[in-house]
Amino acid sequence: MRRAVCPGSFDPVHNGHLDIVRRASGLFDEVVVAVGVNASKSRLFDAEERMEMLREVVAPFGNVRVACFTGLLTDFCRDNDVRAIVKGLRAAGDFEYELPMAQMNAHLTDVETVFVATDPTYAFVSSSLVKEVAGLGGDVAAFLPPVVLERLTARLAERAR
Ligand code: COD
Repeated sequence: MRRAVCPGSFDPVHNGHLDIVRRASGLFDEVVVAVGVNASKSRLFDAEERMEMLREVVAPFGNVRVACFTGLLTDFCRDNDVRAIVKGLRAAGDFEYELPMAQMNAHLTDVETVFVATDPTYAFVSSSLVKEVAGLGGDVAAFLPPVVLERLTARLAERAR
């Protein structure tokens, strides 16, 4: 079985992520969307919440499951028999950031990184920008699945109280 991982923080998942997951699901037998848990980073949504949202939005893809990991991504790949890491590339800056990680990951274990060019519709979308714009009252509905938009709106309202 050809199994790939789409790793990320997914705080929260947006349509750019989802487009990469959808395309990866067409290339591999199984795709694991893996939420990286880093206790030293503060997040708007905890790991369980991020996984819940992901499970809802990947449900239509029959061969995608959701997991989380701590520590090295390559350890997760080894433990889960994952042979490929799929990453989306938005622009040259992403490539400069991602290339050394891909090379280090290949050094650490026998795993390939596959870069998928983002759909231009989502090239400027990131979780941090979506949170910032939504927090300041901007409309981010075009970039989020409805269930995520609802939870983001509710979380920002809680935080504003
Ligand atoms: N369009 C297309 N793809 C996108 C878009 C977009 N608009 N936005 C993001 N993506 C893709 C990118 O490929 C990105 O890598 C991925 O989605 C996830 O994005 P984020 O922002 O949710 O997640 P990151 O970049 O914060 O996740 C970083 C990891 C958790 C993957 C990374 O830090 C990691 O592998 N950590 C584990 C520790 C480790 O192994 N360290 C050693 C590395 S060599």
